[in-house]
Amino acid sequence: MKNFPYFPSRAVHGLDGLWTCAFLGSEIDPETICLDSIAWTDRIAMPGVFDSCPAYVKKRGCFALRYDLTLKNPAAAHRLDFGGLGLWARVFVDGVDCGTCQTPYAPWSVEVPPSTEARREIIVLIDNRLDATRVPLFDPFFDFFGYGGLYRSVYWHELPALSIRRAVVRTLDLDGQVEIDVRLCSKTDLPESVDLAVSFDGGEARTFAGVAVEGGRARIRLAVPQARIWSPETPHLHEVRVALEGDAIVERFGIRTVETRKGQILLNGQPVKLLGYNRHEAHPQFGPALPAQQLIHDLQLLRQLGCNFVRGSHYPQDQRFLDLCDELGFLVFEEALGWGTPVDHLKNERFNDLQEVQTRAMVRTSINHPSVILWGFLNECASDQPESMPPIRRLARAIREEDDSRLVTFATHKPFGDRNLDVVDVISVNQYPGWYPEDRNKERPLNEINPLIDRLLDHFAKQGFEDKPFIISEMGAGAIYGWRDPLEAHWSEEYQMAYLETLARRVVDDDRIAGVAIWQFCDGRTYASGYALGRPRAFNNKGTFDEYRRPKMAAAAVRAIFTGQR
Ligand code: ADA
Repeated sequence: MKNFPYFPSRAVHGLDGLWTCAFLGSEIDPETICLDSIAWTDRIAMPGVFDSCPAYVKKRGCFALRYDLTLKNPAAAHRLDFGGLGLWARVFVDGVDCGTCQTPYAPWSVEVPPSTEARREIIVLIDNRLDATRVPLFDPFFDFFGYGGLYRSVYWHELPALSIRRAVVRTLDLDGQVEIDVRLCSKTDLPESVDLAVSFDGGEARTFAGVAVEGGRARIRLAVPQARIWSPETPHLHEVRVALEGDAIVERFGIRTVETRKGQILLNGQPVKLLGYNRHEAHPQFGPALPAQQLIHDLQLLRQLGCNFVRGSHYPQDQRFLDLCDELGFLVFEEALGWGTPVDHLKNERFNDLQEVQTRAMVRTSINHPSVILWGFLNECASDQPESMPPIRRLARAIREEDDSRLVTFATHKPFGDRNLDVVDVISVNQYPGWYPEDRNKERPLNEINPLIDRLLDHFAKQGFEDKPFIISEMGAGAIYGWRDPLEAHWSEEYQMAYLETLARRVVDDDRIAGVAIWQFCDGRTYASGYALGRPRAFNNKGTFDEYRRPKMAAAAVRAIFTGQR
């Protein structure tokens, strides 16, 4: 699988494979570890998570990883790019501390100190303890398991003196006019201007001499030859190669626009209804470090169900997954890590600073994926409280500064008292009528679903928000795979099927609803603590598929409605 962007003229070392490792224990303080004292006893596959490996299952503590690398050009500047890791990490190269990561799942990079040696030793200390100081962004009450490891690939870049970080492509119109924003890095001062050679889809290069560099960016506008529009039905992609002296980048992008009008989401000027699921990056054996086959398999299952939409709950996504969404024509709601954030966190400046860091990193990294149409953050925070207003406004502002070409939202579970709906482009609501029922005395309270949706629509209209598209970002019911029940009660496949039928029918039939992300695509491991009392098997069982992607009865029902057979 080819991943984007790639850098055809520089040495980039992918560090996937076997790493040397050692579990350092649950009591140890990762701040004071003496690297020389580590007894390297084992080997482990990375990307991966140690706590789903037979030898380290159940362990919470500090885990050391080592990789020895031989460079082509030791004198160059170097950078390590981590696609996403958890829950906390500190990186050393040749014993020198290069940085600490406190933003689980988010893309993260460190500069590597220079050396004349070709052989370099990378040590990563990973900690998966749910420690509020070390890992402020991941709380023990999160309804998904907090694994320890390198969730995604790591790349070592040997950088030329002047290097290209990204070439961000922005659609200016659907005839194929684009802006290319070339983001530059240099160890020394950046030049005032650069000469660029730009070619599309392997075609001839056009040169742009003396392009001004302002704030580290060189921008040009031009037309893509034989431009073809990206959409879920026709996911045409283009590649652009941007070169300057000593470096080149190949980015992939799609020509498409996204905007809102009168309560609808418009893709390329046409209304689109989002039909899809929330999806965790989760598997019993691999945790969040999924092999490419699984990513493809998941999207094929979603496609079979007639979906065009995925909410990447609840963290920045694997870039390979977004590449696949681009190729297969899925629309994506990507969000920064957050879950049920209480007021005390929202008042905490360190928490808010890290939120902004990870949100900006997400946007910068995913910015060229045409599949991503919605940016989100802070899933289900205390958004009905006044303390939520500054952080929510801060994150929305940060996103729009990074990218004003997409829609901003956050999933609220306080829709009737939310103080922040003025900020968003799309109102996203998480509610579970008929699952966590209003009336516990009622058997099979499926008749709570439609009245709640009516109330929501009515409420937003009264608030003056009827022009903002409304999506159901979560709704769903649990079912234990294989649990068939003549009473069709909670946890039975029958109840879940009836629930999702009611929901899917309503969304498809009601033009005022711009979309749905059903909770959730597949079952996933959650709490290993007392919080699991409402989670049989210590899994969140609201998957339409179980954790091995075996379909429950609801799959056929959703498929029939989403594909228009019923
Ligand atoms: C919330 C949350 C999900 C999941 C869901 C549930 O809405 O955003 O991650 O925990 O509830 O299953 O109850």
